[in-house]
Amino acid sequence: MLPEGVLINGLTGEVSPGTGKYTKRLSELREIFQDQTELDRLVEVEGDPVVYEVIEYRKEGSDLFFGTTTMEPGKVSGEFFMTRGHFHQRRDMGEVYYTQSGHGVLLLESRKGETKVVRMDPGVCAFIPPDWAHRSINVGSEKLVFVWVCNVDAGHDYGDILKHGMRKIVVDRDGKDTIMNNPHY
Ligand code: PAN
Ligand code: ZN
Repeated sequence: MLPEGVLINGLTGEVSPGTGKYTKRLSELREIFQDQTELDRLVEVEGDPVVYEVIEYRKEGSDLFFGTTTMEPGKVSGEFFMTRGHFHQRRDMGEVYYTQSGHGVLLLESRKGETKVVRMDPGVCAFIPPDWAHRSINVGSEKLVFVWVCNVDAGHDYGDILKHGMRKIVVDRDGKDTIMNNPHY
């Protein structure tokens, strides 16, 4: 294993060289939005838009890996585009999110049910403690690009968030991003 400099484009999320990527489209994120009828309509009329793309840089045998998440701007009935959100499988492993461009909200929830919000603005490096669920939400009108750094063993546990959602939702109220209680929690 040799050291390497990896070029990250803070406006597009491109990682050179990247070692893997995936894309999430609206139709794959149905369960996480409040208004699924409107989501189905958007998928139909807008041709299933991309909500986010994840590109990673990973080297076999390393304890750390990193990458970018690039989120498109958009809303479903006023609820901003967001990631699935997850706890890590390893409860002793946190993460770092370093925002490069755009504007977002990082919604965090501890196992005990405490909620925290960290604004994702360029230059903000968010510390995600171990065992706090995290979901990023693009509240701006441009792409939200952030770099994440994590332990390769952390793993993703999507189950709880998929089942109950998170306690808070982030919606556009009169042109302002607003944190509200999730009526379905
Ligand atoms: C990030 C996230 C990425 C996509 O790399 O996995 O932003 O979000 P979801 O995985 O919730 O869909 C991370 O937190 N990794 O641990
Ligand atoms: Zn994570």
